[in-house]
Amino acid sequence: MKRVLSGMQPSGQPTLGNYIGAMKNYVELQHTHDCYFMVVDLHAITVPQEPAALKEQTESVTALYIAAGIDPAKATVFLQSHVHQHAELGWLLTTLTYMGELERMTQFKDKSEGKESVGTGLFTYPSLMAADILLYNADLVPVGDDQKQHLELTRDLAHRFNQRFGDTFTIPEPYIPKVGARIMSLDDASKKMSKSNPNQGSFIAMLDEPAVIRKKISRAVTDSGREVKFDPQNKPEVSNLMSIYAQCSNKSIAEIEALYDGQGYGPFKKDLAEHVVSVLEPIQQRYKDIRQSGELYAILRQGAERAGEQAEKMIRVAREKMGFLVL
Ligand code: AQP
Repeated sequence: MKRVLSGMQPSGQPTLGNYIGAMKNYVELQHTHDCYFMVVDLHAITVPQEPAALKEQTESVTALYIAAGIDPAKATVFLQSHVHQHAELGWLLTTLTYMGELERMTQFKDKSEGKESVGTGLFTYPSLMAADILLYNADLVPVGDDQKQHLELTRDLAHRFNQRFGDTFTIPEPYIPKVGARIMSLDDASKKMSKSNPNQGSFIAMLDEPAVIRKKISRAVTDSGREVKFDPQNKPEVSNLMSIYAQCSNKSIAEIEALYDGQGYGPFKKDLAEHVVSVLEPIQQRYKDIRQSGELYAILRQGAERAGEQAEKMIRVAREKMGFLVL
């Protein structure tokens, strides 16, 4: 069975973009693959996090994994910081990563833009992400389009390590959904929808109340025309909303175009909101049950144990190959 690994940062409330681009695929993959799904809390602190908020968000993302349909009996669900080998392999791989490679990362450029001081963690984070993946010899990494560049670096680092120290790591492949790989902001279709965007109206949080979802979609920016047509070049806003529609309704883009032919944006947006609500409402109900049940910590303990065993095997091999004394 091929192994899958992926993670989500507890850097805010997960959005519909995180759901469509990542979580939804996790749920499908767990039936056919050996899956490891982390909450990458060590990544979240590459930008400042308030401790109480970090704790709440970490619990929230974990509960959303389960609420979205990840079964902890099938997939290993754990926190990155609970498996200390991530930080160790992260350091080993940082020593193999070139400055130029990190300087080219568009996410670093975006997140550091205009900031007076930028933590080095934000810069070296792709090496830690490589460690997360290589530690489990993952074959496939389900990611949104935005993470493609980081995965390319992971592959380069695996090659580099294998060449220098002998065959050790599996070279992972990205698993990118064809539609919905990049859900854009509701207020600006040139930016991806992000959970850390300070403008609440730019994203739909997975935990937004139905009334909030309806309001945000009705206010989503569209062009001044009225044609519901998929044309990302000339109509990026409407095309983004159509991608969301397709993902939440299981209708094809062609079917959506036909359905709203000549009707304008009003009816389209109204129906879109109902499709989004129908996807998120059951998840929200399960989320409440899980948070109340108190089962989260037991799930994470079991996950850390399973992941830790695997991680320890790999880190021992990596240490030995690099010439560290192994007792
Ligand atoms: N807008 C998006 N469309 C499709 N997929 C997306 N992902 C994120 N945003 C979109 C995918 O969600 C997974 C988890 O992402 P992450 O939490 O590790 O970090 P991120 O990619 O930086 O996501 P955010 O929401 O934009 O977080 P912040 O605001 O903290 O940077 C990944 O697989 C990602 O591709």
